[in-house]
Amino acid sequence: MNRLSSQTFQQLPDTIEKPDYDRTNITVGIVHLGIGAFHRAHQAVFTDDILARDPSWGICGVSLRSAETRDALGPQDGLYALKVQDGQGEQLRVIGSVVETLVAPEDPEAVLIRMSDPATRIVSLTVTEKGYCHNPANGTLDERHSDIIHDLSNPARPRSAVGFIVEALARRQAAGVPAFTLLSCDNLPSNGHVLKRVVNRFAEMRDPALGAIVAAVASPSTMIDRIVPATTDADRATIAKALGVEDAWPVVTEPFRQWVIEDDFPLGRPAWEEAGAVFVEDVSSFELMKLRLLNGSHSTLAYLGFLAGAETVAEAMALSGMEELVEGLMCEEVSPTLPALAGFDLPAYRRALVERFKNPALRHRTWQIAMDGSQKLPQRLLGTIRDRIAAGASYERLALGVAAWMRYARGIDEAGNTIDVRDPLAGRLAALTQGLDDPEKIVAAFLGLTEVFGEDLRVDVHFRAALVGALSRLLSDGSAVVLRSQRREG
Ligand code: CS2
Repeated sequence: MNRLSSQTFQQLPDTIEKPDYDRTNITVGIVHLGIGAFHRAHQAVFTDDILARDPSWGICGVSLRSAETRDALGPQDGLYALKVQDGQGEQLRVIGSVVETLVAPEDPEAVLIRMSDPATRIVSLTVTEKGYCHNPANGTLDERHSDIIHDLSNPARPRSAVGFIVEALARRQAAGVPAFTLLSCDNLPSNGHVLKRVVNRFAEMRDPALGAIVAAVASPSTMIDRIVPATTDADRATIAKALGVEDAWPVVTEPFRQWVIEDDFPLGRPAWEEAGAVFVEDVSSFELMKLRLLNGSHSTLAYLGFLAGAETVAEAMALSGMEELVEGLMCEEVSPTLPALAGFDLPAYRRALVERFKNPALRHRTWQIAMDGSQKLPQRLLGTIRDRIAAGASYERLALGVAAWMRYARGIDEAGNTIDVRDPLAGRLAALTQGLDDPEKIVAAFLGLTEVFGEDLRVDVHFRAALVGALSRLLSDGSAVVLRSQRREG
């Protein structure tokens, strides 16, 4: 079978949407760090929508770790298929906005040259929470992080996103090229501020004069939303069949997509609003809503669902008591902590989330969402718990989510099998609880992770008691039974 490429894509069936612009005219305006499935199903699609009107915003996608994406997309001239599906049907489209792919560990200089090019006006990121090398509890740079230590002594051959950004800004400054706009697209609260804080601190540590320059760089915050499971071999096979050519790296996603962005781009930006993005002055209320409702529910259902044997989110939602748990969590515990958003229909948003989680066409693995819990919990569940504590309100379901993470992160499932726990703190998580069976001791050991829980939650006796209660039930009865107890009477 032929491969998807500039040569073959024009012959694809008419039912498949294709780039409506001449790709040979597209030039790079955006360098994107972390070219994973999420970026290719979200920002790259919004960008694909506007390239016909403005060809100067092509994307150079950079992998900070593996060569997988470049190896797959290189022979395809950057083209890949996007499959959008839900219970009603599916649609295929070929995306052409990624016009170059680079692999940072292979050739960091090529990445720095591209980032320093005056034509590059935006550097965007989806490097996941851990890619910020920050302390998740307070968003400051983790100065003891091995990549940060490495990048401080090897500024011209960085490993971290932070190291690349600061070196590229230094080079632009030296060459009299104005700074690009930084655009974090990760699930962090005030992601633009977090990025700016870590980048500033790193620049200051390199050289105080550089710190002052970096302090002036624009870094708008964004709220990004689209559910994008990891692509499987089965996806590749069905997509190849529909395309009539092979695509080594397609992405599969849901119909829903949302992007809310603060409008602060000194060197200009694509007209993403023409593709449905919304530009606002302050994104924080949208971010809080999305992180606490969507991602908070996602993590909770992923840990409980995984422990109860559900492989996917849709399967987890079908467990007896899960829908009640998610609805109760969102309506009773999370929503009262959210600022009012004028004209926004919160109940409709919550209902839509439940339907999105139930999307039967997506195989979104609970294990995928369970990853990196130590980096995700602070903004997904712990901030909400803090607000509930301050308001003197209950937070039972939120505590159940945190306890389920602890149960999961111990690394042994309910049948006694080892769980492949992926987390930057995985080694410590396992060591902390090794040989412990007593819920009180397990909770105390986890709460000692102040970079996750902060000092305030570590010493909160009610919080501790809520966790011990929930973890005891999970350990003695199992997740399925605990979930069933969430069912409404009558
Ligand atoms: C998920 C998110 O993997 C996860 O932790 O909660 O990736 C989620 O699917 C997206 O934020 C949806 O916008």
